Amino acid sequence: MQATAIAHPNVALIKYWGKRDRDTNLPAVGSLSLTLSGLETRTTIWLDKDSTEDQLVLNGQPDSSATARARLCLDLLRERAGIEAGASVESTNNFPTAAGLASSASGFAALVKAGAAALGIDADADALAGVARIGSGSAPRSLYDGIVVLENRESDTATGSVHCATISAPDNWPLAVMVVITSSAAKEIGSTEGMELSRKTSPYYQAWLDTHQADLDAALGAVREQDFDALAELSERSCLKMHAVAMTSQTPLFYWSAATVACMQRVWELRRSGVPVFFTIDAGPQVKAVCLPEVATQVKAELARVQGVQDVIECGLGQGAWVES
Ligand code: 2P0
Repeated sequence: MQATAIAHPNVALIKYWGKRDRDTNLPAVGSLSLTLSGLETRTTIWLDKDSTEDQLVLNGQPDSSATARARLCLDLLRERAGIEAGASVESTNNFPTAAGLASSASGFAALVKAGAAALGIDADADALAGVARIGSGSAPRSLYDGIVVLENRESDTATGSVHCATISAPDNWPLAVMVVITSSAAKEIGSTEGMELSRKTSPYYQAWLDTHQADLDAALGAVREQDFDALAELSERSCLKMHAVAMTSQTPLFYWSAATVACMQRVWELRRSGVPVFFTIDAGPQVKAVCLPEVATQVKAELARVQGVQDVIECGLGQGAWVES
């Protein structure tokens, strides 16, 4: 009745931004992501059959909003196992939480993996992806290794299966990812709220939906061909489109700092000079620079020198969430 699981966060190259509706947490678009080694969430769950309460402690602090989302996932797992028991959940991240580093993705991937193990359910990633998605739309991706696609199908339902899969294993096409920290403060408006604001108010939201699948299909082709330049163009384009939608929401969601922009410019300078690197940015001021492993040391040093950069964490492609034995 106790288990520990570990999950890496992931970074999307073709972004998820927007839900079909908030209650089901079904994404309005598919996405393509990298599961990142080097950063991790570690979650332990203890079950108590004499209790009906769930409690989640994140980085040493009780977290009521994460507890409410966790309960939705745990309820589904308890129903599958036919076991009623309250859960005490303790989760820690070895990286800044809620600062645009996909802590909710690794958090919910680790939660469902640990929860299933504690309840004695023998469940692989495919069996858990739908449960993780209820906690966080990007969480299914952290259940899978390497380069991952999360499809958006019209037929998807709230509690139905999720179409998520590894399309390239970590050693099939190794990529390095520099996570450039420009601020470790938690963001003021979380992704869930931000996406809803964009859906309701950005004049560019419909254009984002209309043009998204073509980007995803082209990026899948670029991964298949291991065409770095094509993946670079498509990833930066998806990132800038997502931020254009966010910035034109009412009120504006402007996630970048001066250091974010300086890093983007440095990445472009490097690429113009022949270095295989591109950037992506999530709902926060950090920049992720994706490059081929042979230029990782150079890219890391160049970005560490940019004014306002606090730290650069070197990651590779990692495995999907696993249970600690
Ligand atoms: C992504 N993000 O594709 C995009 C890019 C943030 C920016 O997926 O509301 O924390 O819990 O489903 O999973 C963040 O979304 O949002 C995210 P919810 P989640 O990585």
